Amino acid sequence: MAAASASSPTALLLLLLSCIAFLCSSSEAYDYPPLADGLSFDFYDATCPLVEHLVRLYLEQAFGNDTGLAAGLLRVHFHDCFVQGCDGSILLDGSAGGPSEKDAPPNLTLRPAAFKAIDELQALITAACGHVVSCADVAALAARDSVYLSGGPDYEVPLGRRDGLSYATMEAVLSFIPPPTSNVTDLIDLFGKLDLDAYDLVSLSGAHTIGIAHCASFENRLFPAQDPTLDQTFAENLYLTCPVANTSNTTVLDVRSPDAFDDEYYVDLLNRKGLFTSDQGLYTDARTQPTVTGFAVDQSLFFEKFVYSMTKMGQLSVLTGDQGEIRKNCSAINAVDDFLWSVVDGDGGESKLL
Ligand code: HEM
Ligand SMILES: *[C@@H]1O[C@H](CO)[C@@H](O)[C@H](O)[C@H]1NC(C)=O
Ligand SMILES: *[C@@H]1O[C@H](CO)[C@@H](O)[C@H](O)[C@H]1NC(C)=O
Ligand SMILES: *[C@@H]1O[C@H](CO)[C@@H](O)[C@H](O)[C@H]1NC(C)=O
Ligand SMILES: *[C@@H]1O[C@H](CO)[C@@H](O)[C@H](O)[C@H]1NC(C)=O
Ligand SMILES: *[C@@H]1O[C@H](CO)[C@@H](O)[C@H](O)[C@H]1NC(C)=O
Ligand SMILES: CC(=O)N[C@H]1CO[C@H](CO)[C@@H](O)[C@@H]1O
Repeated sequence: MAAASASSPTALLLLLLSCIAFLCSSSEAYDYPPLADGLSFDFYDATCPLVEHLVRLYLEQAFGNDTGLAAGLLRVHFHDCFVQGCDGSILLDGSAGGPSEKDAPPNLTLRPAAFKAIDELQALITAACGHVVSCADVAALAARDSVYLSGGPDYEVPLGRRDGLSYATMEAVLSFIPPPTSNVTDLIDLFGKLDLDAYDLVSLSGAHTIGIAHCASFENRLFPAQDPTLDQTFAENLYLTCPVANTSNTTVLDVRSPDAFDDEYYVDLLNRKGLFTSDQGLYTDARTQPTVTGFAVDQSLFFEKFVYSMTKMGQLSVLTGDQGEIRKNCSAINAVDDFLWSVVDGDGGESKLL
């Protein structure tokens, strides 16, 4: 039957084209958790088919200028999702009404360049497709490309998130973004509140394979006394970077390969060279140690599990359908007339829902 239909030249050509499309698709087949209602991998196929290309092309150039931007964007998506769901609320600038999510203490070290890149991407996308792609989706795509362009897995991102209409309170930020001084019990409890398990905790912490931290984030391991779980040579180097408490110096999160998305972060942990208490604890604690060891010896296992856990994280309390809005300017909630326009104009989200 298949052979018979493939015998016409047109069918052969189609077959050939679909094989090429299959071979050319760079995403490997990963396992994904169930998709949240209202999200799909092909959400913008009709309304903005080029969106993923636009994001990738822009970031390829931007990372050439600023390698650290990849880490900045990956962390923004994490902070967005952990506080009040992946609704783009992290992207909002403070208003006269009160301090925004960006202004809460854990956000003080989010990179302004990452917010700027998301705003620029949204402007490019709007110019190409109109007002159809949410800022929360732009942030999720930018996080994926940050991983991929740093050497990590290329994976599919479920799309169709809507942007939130309110800031998270400072209190919400403080209770959902864990401090780097957390022990594994604290972390398992916090992740558990978001239906993420200890396995997700270990795989998502692998994001610390890229990026930097300020001395303040790990000074608890140096002052007043050296943390005995620190490798001695590693500790000596940290004291060179942070000779006294309260400097504004920074160091890399993964000493073995600071800019590459790989499994060397877990090798660091085996060597007692994890930077934060929250990192090193994953190896010290018997509940998470086997997973750390497993990832340290098998990068493809890490990539596979990272993709699964990132997809779970990327779907936390998403707004879909006609909830929220499609923000025009990722830094600001739409003005009332913009909001009416987006309702009247319609978009992928509403047509899917109806
Ligand atoms: C497990 C709990 C986590 C804790 C306690 C934690 C804590 C931190 C802290 C304190 C910093 C450094 C801030 C600074 O001093 O500048 C940091 C950086 C970073 N975090 Fe996490 N984080 C956690 C989980 C995650 C997750 C789940 C992701 C992403 C999936 C992530 C991605 C990053 C990245 C990429 C950086 C580097 C940012 C940059 O270079 O600008 N982290 N994290
Ligand atoms: C790259 O850097 C150049 C010079 O610093 C700047 O003019 C340009 O806007 C930057 N491009 C991006 C995409 O950030
Ligand atoms: C973990 O840290 C919390 C404080 O954040 C502390 O109350 C608890 O005793 C610690 N648990 C362990 C097992 O060290
Ligand atoms: C760190 O900061 C201190 C004081 O701010 C400075 O003297 C020192 O040279 C810095 N060290 C590094 C490695 O940047
Ligand atoms: C760091 O500075 C703050 C105030 O600027 C001070 O309260 C704190 O004690 C200092 N920490 C250390 C370890 O010196
Ligand atoms: C986007 O909103 C922010 C915050 O209100 C504002 O500062 C910025 O100028 C706006 N950008 C554009 C292009 O309108
Ligand atoms: C990137 C960003 O917006 N950071 C903000 C974090 O909070 C501080 C203090 O409120 C602001 O000054 C920063 O602009």
